[in-house]
Amino acid sequence: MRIVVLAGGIGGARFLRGLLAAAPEAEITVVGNTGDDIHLFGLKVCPDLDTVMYTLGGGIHEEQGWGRADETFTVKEELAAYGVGPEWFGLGDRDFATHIVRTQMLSAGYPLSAVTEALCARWKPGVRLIPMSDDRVETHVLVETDGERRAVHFQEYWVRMRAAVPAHAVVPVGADAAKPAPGVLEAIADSDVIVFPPSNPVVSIGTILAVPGIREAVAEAGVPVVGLSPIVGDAPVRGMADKVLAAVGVESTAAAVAAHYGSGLLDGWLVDTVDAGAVAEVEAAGIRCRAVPLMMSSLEATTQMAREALALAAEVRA
Ligand code: FO1
Repeated sequence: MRIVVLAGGIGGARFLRGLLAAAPEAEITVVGNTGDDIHLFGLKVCPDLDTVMYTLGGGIHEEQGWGRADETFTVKEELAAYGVGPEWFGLGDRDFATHIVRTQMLSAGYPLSAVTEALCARWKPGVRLIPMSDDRVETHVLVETDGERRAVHFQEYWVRMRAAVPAHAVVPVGADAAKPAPGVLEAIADSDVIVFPPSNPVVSIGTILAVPGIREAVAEAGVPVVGLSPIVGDAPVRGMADKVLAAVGVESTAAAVAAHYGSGLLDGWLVDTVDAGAVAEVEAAGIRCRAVPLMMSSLEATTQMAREALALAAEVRA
């Protein structure tokens, strides 16, 4: 079975662990969000690609969900001693090595997809990880501070501002001119099932779908497309997805996120058992819906979620 997963950072990466356990024989291609990417200290940082790579490769800081385990921050401290920031973004020493290798390869002319493949040769994530695009796409958020509106980089909104200021729009700058990375459209067209993990529907999966050609390829693949709600009991399982959903005018409910993707894209949708009351509404919108436990509290629980997603895919295919 060939499975394509459109993934953001922590939620996508943790779900993928369960999917690998649920379908050990499957060929899994992960199309990773690069809208969160940021250039710092002359280096290109790809948080979502790295989170997937480190999580599946055994190098992730488990509790935090991003960055490396056993991390130290000497370089960051030394930069701060020179007055060089930003101090609000926590790049650790081990993580720095990844960004140095990536930037060096990009400077030598390799596209991000080739660089990602090279980095994965070390981490062996057990999936094929492809960035959504080799072209630069950067998500910016239109925020309001002191009565004034300005656009800031997604990481500044997310990490420095903790998404605590009003957001009026989310713009994947560069997406309209970006091309899908080599292999993305082919993987989608050759897949047997496409999965939207419980990643952020706006700044993760929404950004991937904003790259011209990807949304169309998913819609036209002719295979089941199933998703898992990142919203449980009207709140995000983790992160601040509710803030960016509000910015694009979508309510923070499992049913509203399904409707946001729409029946033109989604065939099946899993909601948590606490949201069982939403099943009828989602089905009325033309999307097959089941209520199952959706808390990724252990590998076993996550594996069961992945099994449920594949079972729902089989059900909509039949
Ligand atoms: N998240 C934070 O909340 N604070 C940080 O300082 C931070 C640093 C960081 C460095 C590398 C990396 O790969 C991820 C990092 N993240 C950090 C996570 C990241 O900001 C977001 O959670 C994702 O971009 C959203 O998917």
